[in-house]
Amino acid sequence: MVATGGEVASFGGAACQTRPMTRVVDSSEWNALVAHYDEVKDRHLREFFSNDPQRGEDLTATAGDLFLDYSKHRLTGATIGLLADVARRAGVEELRDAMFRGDPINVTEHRSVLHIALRAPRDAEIVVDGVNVVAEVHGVLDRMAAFSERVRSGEWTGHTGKRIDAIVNIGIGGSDLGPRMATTALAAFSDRSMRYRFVSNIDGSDFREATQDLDPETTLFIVASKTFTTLETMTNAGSAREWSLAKLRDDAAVARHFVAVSTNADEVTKFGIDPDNMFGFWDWVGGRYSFDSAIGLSLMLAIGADQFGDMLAGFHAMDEHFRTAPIESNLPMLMGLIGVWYGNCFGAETLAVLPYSQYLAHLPAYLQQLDMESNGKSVTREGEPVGMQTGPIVWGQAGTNGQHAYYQLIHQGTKLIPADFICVARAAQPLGDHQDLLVANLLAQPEALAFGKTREEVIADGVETDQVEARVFAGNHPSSTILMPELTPHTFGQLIALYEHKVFTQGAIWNINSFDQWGVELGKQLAQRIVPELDSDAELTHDSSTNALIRRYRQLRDRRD
Ligand code: G6Q
Repeated sequence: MVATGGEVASFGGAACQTRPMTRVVDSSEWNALVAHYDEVKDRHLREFFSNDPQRGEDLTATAGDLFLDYSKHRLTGATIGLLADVARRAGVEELRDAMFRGDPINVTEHRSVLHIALRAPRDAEIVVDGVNVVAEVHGVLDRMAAFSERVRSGEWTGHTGKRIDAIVNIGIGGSDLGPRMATTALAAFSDRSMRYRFVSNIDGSDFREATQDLDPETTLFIVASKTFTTLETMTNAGSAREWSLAKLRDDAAVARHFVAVSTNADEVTKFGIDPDNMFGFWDWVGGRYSFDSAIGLSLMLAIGADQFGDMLAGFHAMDEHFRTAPIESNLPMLMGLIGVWYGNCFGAETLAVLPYSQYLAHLPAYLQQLDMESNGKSVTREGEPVGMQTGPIVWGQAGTNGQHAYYQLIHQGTKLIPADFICVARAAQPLGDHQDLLVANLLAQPEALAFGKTREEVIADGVETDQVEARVFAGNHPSSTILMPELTPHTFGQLIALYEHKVFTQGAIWNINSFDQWGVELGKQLAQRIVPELDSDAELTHDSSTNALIRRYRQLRDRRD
């Protein structure tokens, strides 16, 4: 059934409750927001701040260890109220509660969405199809902890009895970006006697470069693949087995040097991995939401089970905040709503994520997948055109590097680019005055973006008349600042859950399914038709461009100059 206006639509199967409407854009709450937008769209942040000296204190919110300053956004307290009304009308809270209950809110795959169960405390209970999934989660965590401890202590050795000193995670997409990002983020907490490598690309140079200084006798591969059929991962895993056996020369060595993380026990066994060394997860964990499951085994090997547990507790703390805090002070909801404000009212198309922490260097790439794969959708949960812009293009890199590159376009280009600045107050690696210099840069950027530099200020600097315009900064460029005391497993878990639930909030407002990924599935099939054509003289039946490129590729590949 497709509902319009105030009708009632089912959103997750028979067990689910109902949501008020399918397209919030058709609601009176949305109309009120748009009318308000017309009033505030041309106002400048300079004006907002000079009218209200308290603004920098008031437009803030806290959850656990995370502090959010959203005062440098082109909005007022009234805007937040109107956005919260939109969220209520869209049924964001109801959908959130349905997720926490385990209702099958992934409607196109008929699945629950329960990454929140991955960090639920041991005594919690979430029942899906008669099974308490929290007990299963802790069963796997216990097995991961025991295995990690054996490897870290040196009790688990390679086939020739040597201690493992290199962990190589083979996976792609959700089975790579999360553990890769997290292992870098928490490197200060890792066992430095081992090296951690990640191989994802089917480009053979990825595998070659990751292993060129490793010894098969002391290398442990984790083949991380939910389906265990993904072309890139299975190809890399096959090459890894050959690389290992070329030196170890005994098939039995596979059991000591390969473990698997998957939901597909049959394929894991076929590959030759001992099922005892397989760590499972469930179809209710989406790949991009999975690094706190067994997909994070490489991270647990790096930081140990206790610190992995601290991270899970951080995730859970943010889950509880998201589940219980009122919309107006709910950090993930606020961030989601502010994103809707820019995307759907101002027409902004991107979000820059700018962590001022080298440890968070991979965070933008990770969030790119989390957000763009979740909310890159154009039909509602009922299959209707969504009727408004959905997820943003997410991009960025660790500061201060970007300041010497693309910030120019944010400051003086023609596009509106909302940005998230992420600040870690205490350095994990104190070094002279580096930390204060880092944070001074972080604080200066949102200020300059918001307030700019007027003609008068430029002239007062003594700039020659014909040089003035190029030196004017219009300002009014919005940003959030997220401040955390330090980067620990616990605060890191909070930060990631914050973004997970921000993405959820936006998907709920647009009434799209944030938990399928048919575009990724398409990518997994497309190449299959072309692979055999590259190797043969078979007649090519693609468009003329693709046919010509295939012929040209064959010639270049086979040419021996
Ligand atoms: C994540 C996506 C996608 C997936 C990879 C790897 O949400 O579904 O990035 O994680 O395609 O899939 P496998 O884990 O099945 O190899």
